[in-house]
Amino acid sequence: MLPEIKSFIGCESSFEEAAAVIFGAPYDCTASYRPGARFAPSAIRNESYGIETYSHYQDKDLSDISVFDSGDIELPFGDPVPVIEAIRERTAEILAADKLPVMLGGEHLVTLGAFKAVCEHFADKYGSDVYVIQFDAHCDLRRDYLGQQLSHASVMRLCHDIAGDGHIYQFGIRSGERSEFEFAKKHTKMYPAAVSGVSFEKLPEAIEELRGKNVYLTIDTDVLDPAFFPGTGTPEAGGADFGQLLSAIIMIGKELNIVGADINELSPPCDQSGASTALVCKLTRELLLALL
Ligand SMILES: [Mn+2]
Repeated sequence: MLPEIKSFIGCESSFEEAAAVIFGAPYDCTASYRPGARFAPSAIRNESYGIETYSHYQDKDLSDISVFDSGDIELPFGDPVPVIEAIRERTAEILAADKLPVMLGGEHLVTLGAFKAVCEHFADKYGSDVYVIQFDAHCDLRRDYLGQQLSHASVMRLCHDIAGDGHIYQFGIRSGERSEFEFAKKHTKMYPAAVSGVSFEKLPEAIEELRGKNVYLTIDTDVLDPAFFPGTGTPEAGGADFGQLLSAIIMIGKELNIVGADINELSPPCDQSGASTALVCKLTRELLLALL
């Protein structure tokens, strides 16, 4: 007999053998509307047993790749400073072992800790820049939110502080203050949603620009339309459908050098049917298969 230790389905490799390491960052203390993302990593693991390990889209199985699930980081509640530091440390440990870190949030602020680690790792080791591809409904470019600089609503602004101008590619954006869209015009590459909806038709152009570079991929699942994905803290109408996001992620995984990735903002308490959690399980499988 063995004790029950739940990992994401098909991610039973040892740390030593793994090419990628997933971990949960169960934090949602800066959520401004509906909290609950702290429950996402464990819900994703539990519900992952409802999906197959095989993807016919990519003709790959999770058993063809080696992924280690290192569980959730133990995070303090409230103050985001030690939380970001704990996430940075876990990510740095994975990178130091030459493995790909894949984080399950948590609210979007968790990205800052992982992105810091990735930038430090590549600056120290190779002296090179890291770029970001962000899928999101929201700009996340505020300087602060209600006086709080470390916020899910300012996470991409904080990443911009580290990465610099022209290093953040934003897709699916359809919500923010006027000043955030003005900031984006000068400092990021933003591909906002049209009145008719989200399209990722400019993604191949972005991929050409980013080819051969180190790219961090952050997927805020509220990029999806609430019709397909109601289980999130800040739903925003006019979003992408699952097929659009999946095609984009498979293309990115195939074409680009992804050095770290995360999926964030699922909120299980907002997911009464369980369909949004099931969607994230499938997205996680497809992301891992596309990256490895
Ligand atoms: Mn976001």
